[in-house]
Amino acid sequence: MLTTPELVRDIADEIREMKIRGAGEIARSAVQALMITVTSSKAQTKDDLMQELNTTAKLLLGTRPTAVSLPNGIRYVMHRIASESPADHSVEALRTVAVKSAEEFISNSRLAIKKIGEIGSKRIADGDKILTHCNSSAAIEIMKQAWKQGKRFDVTATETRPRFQGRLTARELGEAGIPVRLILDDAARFFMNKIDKVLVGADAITANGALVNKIGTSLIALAAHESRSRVFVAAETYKFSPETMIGELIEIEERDTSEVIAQSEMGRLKNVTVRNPSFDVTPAEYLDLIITERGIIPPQAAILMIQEQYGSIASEELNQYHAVHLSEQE
Ligand code: RUB
Repeated sequence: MLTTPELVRDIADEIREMKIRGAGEIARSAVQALMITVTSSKAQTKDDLMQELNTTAKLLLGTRPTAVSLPNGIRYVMHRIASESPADHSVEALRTVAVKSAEEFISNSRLAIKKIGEIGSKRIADGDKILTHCNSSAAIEIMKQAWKQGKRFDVTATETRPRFQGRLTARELGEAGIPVRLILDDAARFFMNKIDKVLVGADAITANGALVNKIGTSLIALAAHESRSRVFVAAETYKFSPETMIGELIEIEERDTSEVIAQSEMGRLKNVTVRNPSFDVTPAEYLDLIITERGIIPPQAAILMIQEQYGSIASEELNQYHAVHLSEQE
């Protein structure tokens, strides 16, 4: 009887409850969970170990559906196990490959954020007025590096209802010495005509260059478009969705309505339903550029980035992986 290690279940719960959040951190934690599965496994055969890894993968894939960094992180490890651990290798060899590739993903992902900071900070100018939404480690890294380089600018941070991730952003930037103005989400258009650059992170980039990010991002991008303010997206390459290349849509997570209104208050309302989508989609034409660790690209080049990264993965394998994802959602 296979049991999932308690630590792995804790990670899955923390992702679901948003104690672990932000697409990059979600991916790193998921990959960490694969590593824990491997290191704590008592499996004597490769089949048993693979079964344990698949169980962990399914558990994690069922936590939050929108951030494609999560399936991409898992795919990174599973793909390397498949390609670097041939049938005649021992279970120990499989363990070594799994741990090595998990460590590699985690450290590459941290390096990617630093690199995005380096590249993106060149696009921040002295005197800029920047607006950011939600709490993106990649976007924050750009601002922090630009500040360290001596550029002086200020940041308007939306509070990001209903979970107020904007307060985290305001605190982190403020602690780095950057002047921050915290505003209501609804005030974004009010301030937009004074904003030079909107800078946000990504949960997913689709094959047609659309951005999936925290709910409200698309309204902000629309207001920016109207004011001719630039919209920059900071996204590691593992935020690009290969599934969208084979026709899939990104699933938008809908969270509990209690995040919007208390159940007790809801009970007093007649004929009212509540919706709480956690992310939205901003089409490519509202984005100026995407800053990745491999350079800056126009959103329309997203397909090339996906082909370059996943071209080597046969679509058969992509489909198989998707099947795992789907069976978990059923
Ligand atoms: C977080 C969010 C962030 C992206 C990018 O949403 O929308 O903008 O995940 O973050 P949530 P990062 O709080 O619901 O997870 O750059 O840190 O990966």
